[in-house]
Amino acid sequence: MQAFAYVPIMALRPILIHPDPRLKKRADPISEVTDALRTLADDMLETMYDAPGIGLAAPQIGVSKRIIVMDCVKEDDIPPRPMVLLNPEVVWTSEKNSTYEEGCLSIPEQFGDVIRPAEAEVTWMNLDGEQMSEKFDGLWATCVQHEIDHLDGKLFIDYLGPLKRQMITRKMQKLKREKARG
Ligand code: K1U
Ligand code: ZN
Repeated sequence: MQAFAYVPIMALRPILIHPDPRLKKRADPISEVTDALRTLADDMLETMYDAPGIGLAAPQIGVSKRIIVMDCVKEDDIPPRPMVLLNPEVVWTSEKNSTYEEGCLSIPEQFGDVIRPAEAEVTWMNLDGEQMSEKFDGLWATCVQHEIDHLDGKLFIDYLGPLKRQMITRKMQKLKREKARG
């Protein structure tokens, strides 16, 4: 009998648009690394790069699991750094804050200033089941906190004032109506 090598077939997954109840739910922890989880991670990275984005959390593709991917390398002369974080947790944050005009693939073309800790130490499990830890700063710190918020059902617009949040939500409802009409 002929043996076939396992070749992962990656797939783009549709990204949910706010408002959607699946984006407001706390995601479930991951208990074991399976081939299905590796495929999910590959799909998430492909979907993130295709969007394009610098991060993506599983709830954004309708999967209620605590997995995020990110790659905040923007420079052409630096190699990409695709990261997959399972059960990520912020274990320390700096007192110093930084403000970044954030966007979100689930809230297309809308931006708002969000103040977050400038540095964050995060622990997580990698796809080999190893426990990892890293202190992030700059855009990486902003992005990892934004993505972990997604796992807790929180969006960057939750940090904005009620009027701006409502205006963005109404724009997204209109966008979804137009998309549904085709
Ligand atoms: O989680 C997401 O929706 C992805 C989001 C991550 C993020 C952006 C900005 C601040 C914090 C977290 C995005 O990737 S939005 C797209 C984006 O920022 C970008 C796209 C292409 C090049 C550079 C940035
Ligand atoms: Zn987002």
